[in-house]
Amino acid sequence: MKKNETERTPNVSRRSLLGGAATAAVALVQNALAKGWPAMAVQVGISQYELKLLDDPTRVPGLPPGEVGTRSAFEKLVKKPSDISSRSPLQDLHGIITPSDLHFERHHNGIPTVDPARYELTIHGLVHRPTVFSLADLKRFPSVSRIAFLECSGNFRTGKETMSPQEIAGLTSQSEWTGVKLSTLFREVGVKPSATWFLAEGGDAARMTRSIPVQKGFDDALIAYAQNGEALRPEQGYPVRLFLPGWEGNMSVKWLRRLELGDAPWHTREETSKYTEPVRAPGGGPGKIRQFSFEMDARSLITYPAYPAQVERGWIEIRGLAWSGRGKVVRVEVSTDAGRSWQVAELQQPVLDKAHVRFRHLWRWDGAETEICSRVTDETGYTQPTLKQLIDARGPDTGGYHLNPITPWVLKADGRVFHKPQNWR
Ligand SMILES: Nc1nc2c(c(=O)[nH]1)N[C@H]1C(S)=C(S)[C@@H](COP(=O)(O)O)O[C@H]1N2
Ligand SMILES: [Mo]
Repeated sequence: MKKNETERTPNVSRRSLLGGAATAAVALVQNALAKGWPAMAVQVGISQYELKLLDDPTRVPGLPPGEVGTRSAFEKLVKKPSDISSRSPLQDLHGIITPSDLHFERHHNGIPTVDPARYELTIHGLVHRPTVFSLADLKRFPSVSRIAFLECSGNFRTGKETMSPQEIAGLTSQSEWTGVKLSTLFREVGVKPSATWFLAEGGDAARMTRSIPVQKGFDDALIAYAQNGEALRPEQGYPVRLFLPGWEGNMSVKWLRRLELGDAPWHTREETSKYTEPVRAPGGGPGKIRQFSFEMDARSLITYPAYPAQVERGWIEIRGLAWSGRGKVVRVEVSTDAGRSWQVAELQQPVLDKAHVRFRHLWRWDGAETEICSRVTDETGYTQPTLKQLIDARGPDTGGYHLNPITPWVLKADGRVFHKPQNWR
């Protein structure tokens, strides 16, 4: 071997690669091949024939097991972060569970590092027994798991044709959340009958605080410490977050450190100047501000075919997600003629309460340009509106929160798919 080659790849020699004993070296080359670097193998003097052998996974031993699993190097899944948020790549995902490392993120002042050994949750105010719980204390209570979505109420963007599901609506994700029911803790501390609201406070630099009706705490609120079978990710609130199924993401306070029981809402920044929506007064006249709009309205979105996919004429399985913060999805309809006619799509089991549901609709595309879209109806009878219906109801200044419009895709004759920008401001 020439000297300069040894310098470039100090741990790999032609001999160790082809000798068969050096599994690690083989693994290295396999990895290199997976990443599309056959040049590296060539560098250490492997012939095209030998390279072909190494490229055949039935001719060389595979990689040994690792400490943790890895995603295939061929799968490029990214959340495309900005400074304040990152979005789930909905167009690349299957089924209903979002892989934890692809859960969307929204941080108002960064991700704090919280030491689980020093973690404390204080519950005080209108309670008989004010209590400080450690993480170990919380884990001693009966634990429950449920699959539910989490969606930011600011989850709608539009404006240009080249927008993917991720860019339009990637601020929603779904996990199996595990923790202790808040109702269990409420009974433990003895919430007084006079308590009607509680304040949840985060232990991050934003010190996020929200007022929440006590009733939600007794209904289905969860003090979550796990996500998809492991401890919460730091991005999702490690070690403990509040999780309010079906309600706007902002209220599911991460890095939760304090709950205070009271008899009125606190009117924090996050429920006055933010997370409120101007609405037009009925019959015109001066508008009002809608405050405490907790529930996420039912929504659906076709995730395939969608930008940037390109399809061929013939049979296409239209796929997407539908969900409602008010309960179960009962029906998803798909239109392949710009909303003139609608067909009922198939719902994939399980159809869970306040959860993303996958829908499918088999369709034969004749190759002519058209528009496809979906609309959902939930168990309260609510049907997903168009953006025009939303604006007509709320007025043009409705802001960016709680927008769940039907989202059409334009299918061009060449098979390319584009978002249909919905200009409304
Ligand atoms: N403490 C704290 N909790 C928080 C936030 C925050 O910045 N700090 N962001 C909120 C917002 S706006 C949303 S949409 C969700 C996002 O949760 P995720 O990052 O786990 O997806 O957390 C909420 N809880
Ligand atoms: Mo949010």
